[in-house]
Amino acid sequence: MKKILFVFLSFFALQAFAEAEWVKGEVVRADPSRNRIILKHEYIPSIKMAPMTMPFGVVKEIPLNDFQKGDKVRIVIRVVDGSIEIIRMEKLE
Ligand SMILES: [Cu+2]
Repeated sequence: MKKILFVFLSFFALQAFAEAEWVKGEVVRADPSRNRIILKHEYIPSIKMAPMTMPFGVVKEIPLNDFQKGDKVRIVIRVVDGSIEIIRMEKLE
């Protein structure tokens, strides 16, 4: 039992330290007051999502006022209870 628990915990530790999956996109509209942004994103391998334009929730630590329509960005997402949320976002030059 202890061994099974160890393997289980190791798996999650590896997940936590795995390199973040960055996905490129372009800002269509930022909505700072609602912590939401509409992005045109490229293919997202981890969730097998085709390229599309869609809204995302954004963690409040990301200053959405810094992002404008047309900005090229890269994002890291996480999936919580089936909804996708941006946890990191950086502008690309
Ligand atoms: Cu999408």
